[in-house]
Amino acid sequence: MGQYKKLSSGNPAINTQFTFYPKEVKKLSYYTDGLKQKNRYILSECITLLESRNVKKRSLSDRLIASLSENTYTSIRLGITGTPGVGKSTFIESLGLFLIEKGYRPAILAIDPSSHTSKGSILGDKTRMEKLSVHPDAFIRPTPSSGVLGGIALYTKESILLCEAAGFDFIIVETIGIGQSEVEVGNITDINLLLLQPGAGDDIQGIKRGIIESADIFVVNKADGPQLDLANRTKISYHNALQFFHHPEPGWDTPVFLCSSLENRGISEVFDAIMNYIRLIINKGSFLNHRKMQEINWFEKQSQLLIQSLVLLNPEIKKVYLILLNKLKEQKINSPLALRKMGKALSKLLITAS
Ligand SMILES: Nc1nc2c(ncn2[C@@H]2O[C@H](COP(=O)(O)OP(=O)(O)OP(=O)(O)O)[C@@H](O)[C@H]2O)c(=O)[nH]1
Ligand SMILES: [Mg+2]
Repeated sequence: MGQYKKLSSGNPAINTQFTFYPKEVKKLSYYTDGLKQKNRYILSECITLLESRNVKKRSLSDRLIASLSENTYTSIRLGITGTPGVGKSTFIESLGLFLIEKGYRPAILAIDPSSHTSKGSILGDKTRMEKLSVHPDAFIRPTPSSGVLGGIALYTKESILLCEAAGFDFIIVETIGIGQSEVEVGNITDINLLLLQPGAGDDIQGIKRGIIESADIFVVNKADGPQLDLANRTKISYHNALQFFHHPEPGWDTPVFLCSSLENRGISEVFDAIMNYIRLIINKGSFLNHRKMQEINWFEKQSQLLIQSLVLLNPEIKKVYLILLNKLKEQKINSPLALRKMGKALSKLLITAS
């Protein structure tokens, strides 16, 4: 690191190793060395590189991804979901600081489908995660949500790998809901936690099966002040609803906790539950199996998206597709016939290409 000039010190929010480099100078080794040295700023640059559409940078990011070693399985990947405003970022601030005390290096990837249109929530996150965002052992980054093929899911998966390469061992993925992105966040994490608002669900009838199945741990946040009683009742409702549900992992009874992220209460119980779950799945062998299946599922889904997008880039195919779509709108054709015509056009393209 001797080559980087130290510009200033004292303020942890300032990159003391920042040196201006003309765009073309950076080589693959700049990024790979930075990751090895656990440099958070270079990690951030690596994630920015993923977004680039510049041909040279795309090729550099391909080489960067290729340089990452095989999965080391030394990290924990935790998904945190919940409706907007339930307190996800505030909860992550408390949990993140707790993790650091335990010796972990947490990386937070906040998926915000709206972040490419409004930068507001990113700013919000910095204030909600005030201490964590300047802590040298933490890394916080909104996941890019626009750009090349694959979108959010593609970037998140690649960003997780980059964070792990930079020595972050507790990856937290914050998202406002399951099923928001092309590939559900549940498919890229080892364990998922759903934050609930006091009063959410109200009674057992109001609690949908989809919600129950979406998480391994439930946490009723904002259990403080005047909302404490309501939070307690919500906890009981969820606890009761969960009695009728068998978690897919044998031996795991999905717990419900109360917590106040703002007052920093209930965090250690949630941490213990996370670790109990991870231990359980490691001991049963399902941790590795789960990740293996995720790799396969992810590749399959992303490949389909990739094929779909690339095929539609072909002007002939796009033309046929749009003509058929129009005919359908004007009710001049039925959908099975349209599909057969599409199939013919595609076969023609693929046969000509081979
Ligand atoms: N009383 C109370 N308020 C809380 C608690 N946790 C968060 N809040 C408040 O709830 C509001 C939303 O908090 P955030 O952490 O931004 O919620 P979020 O789920 O990340 O929101 P989005 O990222 O916009 O989806 C803020 O005003 C917080 O101060 C808590 O434990 N108790
Ligand atoms: Mg947030």
